[in-house]
Amino acid sequence: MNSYVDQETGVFPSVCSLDCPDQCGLLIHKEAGKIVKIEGDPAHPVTQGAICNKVRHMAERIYDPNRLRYPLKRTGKKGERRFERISWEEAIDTITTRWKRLIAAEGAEAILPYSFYGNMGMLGTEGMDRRFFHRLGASRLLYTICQAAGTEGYGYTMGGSFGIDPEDTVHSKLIIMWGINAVSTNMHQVMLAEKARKNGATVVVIDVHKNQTGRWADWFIPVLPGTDAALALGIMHILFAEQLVDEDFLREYTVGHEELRQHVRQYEPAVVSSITGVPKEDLYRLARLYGQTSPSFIRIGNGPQHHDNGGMCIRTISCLPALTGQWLKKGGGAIKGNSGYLAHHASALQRPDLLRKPTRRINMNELGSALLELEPPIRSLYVYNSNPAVVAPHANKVRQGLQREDLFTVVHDLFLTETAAYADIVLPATSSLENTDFYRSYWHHYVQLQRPVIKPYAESKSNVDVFRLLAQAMGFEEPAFQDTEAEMIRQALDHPGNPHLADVTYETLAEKQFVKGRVKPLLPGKLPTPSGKIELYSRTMERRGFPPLPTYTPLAGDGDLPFLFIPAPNHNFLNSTFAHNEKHVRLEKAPKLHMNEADAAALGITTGDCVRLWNDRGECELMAIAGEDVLPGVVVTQGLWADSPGSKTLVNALTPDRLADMGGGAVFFSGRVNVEKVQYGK
Ligand SMILES: Nc1nc2c(c(=O)[nH]1)N[C@H]1C(S)=C(S)[C@@H](COP(=O)(O)OP(=O)(O)OC[C@H]3O[C@@H](n4cnc5c(=O)[nH]c(N)nc54)[C@H](O)[C@@H]3O)O[C@H]1N2
Ligand SMILES: Nc1nc2c(c(=O)[nH]1)N[C@H]1C(S)=C(S)[C@@H](COP(=O)(O)OP(=O)(O)OC[C@H]3O[C@@H](n4cnc5c(=O)[nH]c(N)nc54)[C@H](O)[C@@H]3O)O[C@H]1N2
Ligand code: SF4
Ligand SMILES: [Mo]
Repeated sequence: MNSYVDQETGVFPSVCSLDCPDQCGLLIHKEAGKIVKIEGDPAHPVTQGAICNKVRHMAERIYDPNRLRYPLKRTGKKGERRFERISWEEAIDTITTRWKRLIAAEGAEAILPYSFYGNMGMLGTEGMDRRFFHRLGASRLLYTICQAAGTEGYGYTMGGSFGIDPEDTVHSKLIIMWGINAVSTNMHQVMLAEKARKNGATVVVIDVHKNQTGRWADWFIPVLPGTDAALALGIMHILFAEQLVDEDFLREYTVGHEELRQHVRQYEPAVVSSITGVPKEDLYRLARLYGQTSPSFIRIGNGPQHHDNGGMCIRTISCLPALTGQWLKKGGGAIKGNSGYLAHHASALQRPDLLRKPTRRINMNELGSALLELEPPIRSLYVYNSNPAVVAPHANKVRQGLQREDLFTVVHDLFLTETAAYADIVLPATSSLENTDFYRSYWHHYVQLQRPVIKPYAESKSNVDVFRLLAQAMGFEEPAFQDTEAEMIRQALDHPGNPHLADVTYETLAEKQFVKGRVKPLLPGKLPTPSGKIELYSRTMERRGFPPLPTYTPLAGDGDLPFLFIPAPNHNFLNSTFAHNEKHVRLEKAPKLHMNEADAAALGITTGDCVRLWNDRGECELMAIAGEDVLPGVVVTQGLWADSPGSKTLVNALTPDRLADMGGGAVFFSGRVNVEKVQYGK
C-alpha cells in the first residue's frame, strides 16, 4: 500500500482519529512536506466535508512547539516536570530491564497497562499493545471510563450495541436528543437532524443543562440529574394509559410487555414530575408527542449513563421505541452506540491466546485505589492513549498513586501531559497522520483507512512500533510481534463471523478509503438477545440481581452537600486533548460554572465571580455564570482543563470513583459539592 509521505505536495485522504462518534473523512493538504490545511472530505457519505473547529486546527497541534521530540527520563521529583533527553535504546533498555527484574521478583501482574482511545486506530489501541501485554502476563485493564454502564444497560434490551443507521434519521419526524450535547459531540447527527427538520421534524433535547444543544432544540426539557429512567417510565405510563402503544409490535417482537404494562402503573405523572423536575403538563405533552409521531428517533448520549444508576437509565430509555413499534420504520428507533455492527475479529487482533494464564483485571475507574491499595501491589504503570491524571475520577487519589516513589511509570504521548509529569520514562508518540491504521465508527457504518501522510515528527514512534520494540527487547519470539500493519488489518477484517464486514477488506479500503458495512435494518425478532426479541423483561438481569423490568433507582448518596456537580465535556477540546493547545484554549476562554440564578443569589454570587467548589475529595475554582440554564441544586461545568501552575481547574478532583450499577462504569456526574464565592484579599 502506498504511503503519502514521499509526496511532498498534494491533497491526501485521511480519517479523524479522535474519540468522536462522527469519525470524519478528512483531506490533508500538504506543501513542501508539511501539512498546511485540514478539511473535511466531501466524498465521505455521512460527514460530507464538514468537520469541527477542533480538527480544522489540528495542524497546529501536530506542529506545536511543545510536542515531545525524543524519549526523556526523569531527573526531578515526580510531578516536577524535570526531564533529560535519552535515546530510544536507553529508554527501551531501561523499561525492559526494570520489567524483567520485576517479573522475576513479583510476577508480571505487578505491571499495569493503562490506556484509552486518545487515538481510535485499532492497531494502536487494541492491537500490538494487547498482544504485548497478553504475552507479558500483565494485569488487565477494564476499559470502563466511557460508555460501559450504558452499553450493558442497552444490551439487556437490544442484545448489544445495535441501533439504526444514522443516515436514516433524515426520515425521522421526531428527534429526541437525550443526554447528548450533540452540537459539540456529534455534529453530523445535528446536520442530519437539520435535514429532518426541514422536512417537518421536531427536535427535543432532554438535558440537565441548556447548553448549545438545548439552545438549538425546538423544545428543551430540563431534567434533574440521574432521573431520566423515571422520566422514561412516566412516558411509558402515559403511552399505555392512553393506548398510544403499538400492540401488534409488542406481541410480535417483545418479551414482557404485559408485565411492563402493569409495572409502569406506579409511575404516576405527579410522582414522576416530583422526581424529575419536569412539570406534569410537559410530561403529558412529551409522552403524547412521542406516542403520536412516527418515525421517532432517540439519540441516547453518554450523560445519563455517567451516574450511579446509569446502566438502568439507558436500559429504561432503550425500551421506549418498542412501545410505539419504531424499529420497523425507516428513521424510527434509537442509537446509543453502533459498534456491534462493525465488530472486527478481536481475538485475531488482540491475541488473548498469548496470555498463558488468566491475570487479574483492574477497573480503570478505580486507578487511584489500585495504585494505593491493591495487594499484591502494582509496581509499574504503562500509560498510552490516555491522560488519567486529568480524565480519571477522584483525580487527587490518582495523583497520590502516581506520586509513589516505588512506582515505575512509563508514559507514551505526543505531549508532556499531567500524567507524563509523573513518569520515570516518557516516550514521544506519532500523531495518527504519521501512522497506518484502520478506523471504525461507533455511530455510522463506515470503516476507514489511515495511511501515513507525513513523516514521524522528530524521534516519535507509533504505539505499534513501540510495542514491537518492547517485544523484541523482552525476547518475545512469536510471529505475532513481526506482523506488519497491513497484515494486522487483514487479520482484523477477515472475520467470517461478522457478515456486516463482508465488503470491508484491506484491498477495498486501500482502493476506496472508506467502505460501508453491509448493514441491514434491525430485525426486531432476530436480535442477539436470549429470546431474539426486544427484552422489556430480562431474565438475564433477574439472574444477575437487577430488577428485570426497567426501573428508576435514585442516585447512591454522595453525602449531603447542596449541589449535584456535572463536569461535562466542552466544545473545543476532546476530553483533555487540545487542553494544552493555545488556539483551542483561547476559543474556549475560561472554565465556567453554570448555576441557577436563585442558588447564586442565595450565596451572594453573580456572573463573573470566581467560585470555589469543594467536597471531601478535593476542590477547584471556576467562573460563575448565574442564570436559567440549569435547575436549582445543579451546577454544570464543561471541559477537562490543563493544569497550569497555581490553577485550580482540575474538575475531576471532585468526582467520585464509585462504580455505576452496570459495567463497572464511571459516575462522573453523580458527585455532590459545596459552592462559595472566592473573597479576594481574605
Ligand atoms: N467537542 C467534544 N466532542 C466530544 C468529546 C469532547 O470532550 N468534546 N468527547 C467525546 C467522547 S469520549 C464522548 S464519550 C462523547 C460524549 O458526548 P455526549 O454523548 O454528548 O456525552 P456528554 O457530553 O458526556 O454528556 C451529554 C450531556 O449529558 C448531560 N447530562 C449529564 N447528566 C445528565 C442526566 O442525568 N440526564 C440527562 N438527560 N442529561 C445529563 C450533560 O449536561 C451533557 O450535555 O463525546 C465525544 N465528542
Ligand atoms: N469530568 C469528566 N471526566 C471525564 C469525562 C467527562 O465527561 N467528565 N469523560 C470521560 C470519557 S467519556 C472518556 S472517553 C475519557 C477520555 O479520556 P482519555 O482517553 O484520557 O482522553 P484524552 O484526554 O483525550 O487523552 C488522550 C491522550 O492520548 C494521547 N494520544 C493521542 N494519540 C495517541 C497515540 O497514537 N499514541 C499515544 N501513545 N498517545 C496518543 C493524547 O495526546 C492525549 O494525551 O475521559 C473521561 N473523563
Ligand atoms: S472530532 Fe469528530 S467532528 Fe471533529 S473532525 Fe473528528 S470526527 Fe469529525
Ligand atoms: Mo468517552
